[in-house]
Amino acid sequence: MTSWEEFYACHLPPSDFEDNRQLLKQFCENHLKNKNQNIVLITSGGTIAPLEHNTVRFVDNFSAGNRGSASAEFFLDRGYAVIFLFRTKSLEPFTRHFSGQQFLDMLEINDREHTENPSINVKPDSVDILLPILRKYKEAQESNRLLYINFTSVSDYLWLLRAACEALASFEKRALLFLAAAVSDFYVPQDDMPKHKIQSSGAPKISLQLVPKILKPLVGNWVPQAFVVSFKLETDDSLLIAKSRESLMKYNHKLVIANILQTRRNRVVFVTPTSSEEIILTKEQALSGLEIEEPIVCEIIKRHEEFQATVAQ
Ligand code: PAZ
Repeated sequence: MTSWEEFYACHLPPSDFEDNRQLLKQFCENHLKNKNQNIVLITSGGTIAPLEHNTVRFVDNFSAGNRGSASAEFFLDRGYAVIFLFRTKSLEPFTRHFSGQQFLDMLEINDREHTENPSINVKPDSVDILLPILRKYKEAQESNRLLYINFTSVSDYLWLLRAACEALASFEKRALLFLAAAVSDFYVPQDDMPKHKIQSSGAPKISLQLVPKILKPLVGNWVPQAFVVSFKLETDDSLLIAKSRESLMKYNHKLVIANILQTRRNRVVFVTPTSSEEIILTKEQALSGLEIEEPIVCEIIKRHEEFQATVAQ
């Protein structure tokens, strides 16, 4: 058995796995009928590696889910069907625009004349903000082009990722994988984990193991014809391009988008085996409300279309 096969053999699927597998299957079957429909699987947010079966403590991976949720909106704008595989409580498309109490502040209660039957209105000065987002959200819902599936632990993520790939395989080159989730590299195997909360009577000895590299079977076996884009996050700029190339060599996928933790909102590098091209968001562009995910998605779609044309020849 390979290390990833062993991982699946030793880790049970999440309790709602079968429901999610059916949702993925139905969503894909619906869109498969339309021969011009492209589809993207977006992974977003960080996975956790639990330290206990009854999990009180866990090792988390950094990611707010901004990259994935913003990109989902831009893929929808460009006509893609979107499977949004995201960490529970991380940012989601559309609602990401309203954090904290912002959304409630846009509403007012109208009970002056109708104390018996009060209603809620959007404040006039908030309509311009809410309306375009609501329109796009409704359009995505009505055309059934957005499926939300959520995960928390790295094991849940790996089960759902494989199920999503199985559902996507028939799309062949029409499928795009946009793997922006920050996936744990280390974890405590289920057999080595205590059942109950670790007691604080002494310093615990926690031994982490390597999570199997899932890009290998994903690219090689599960969706071999899809256009696979992975993300590489580093904190040391001097490693960024070399690590991205190493990943391309190992897994043989199409593109790595490299970014540095502190500058990820305004600079990314598109790395292929033979090229590296930056996308930079200027201060003026950021101030005007442009998000870097818009040019990122635009460039990926261009490359996906070129890839589809090449394979079709
Ligand atoms: O979710 P976010 O917008 O805060 O950050 C996005 C990101 C840095 C997690 C993503 O761009 C990325 O690099 N994902 C891959 C992480 C990794 O190398 O494990």
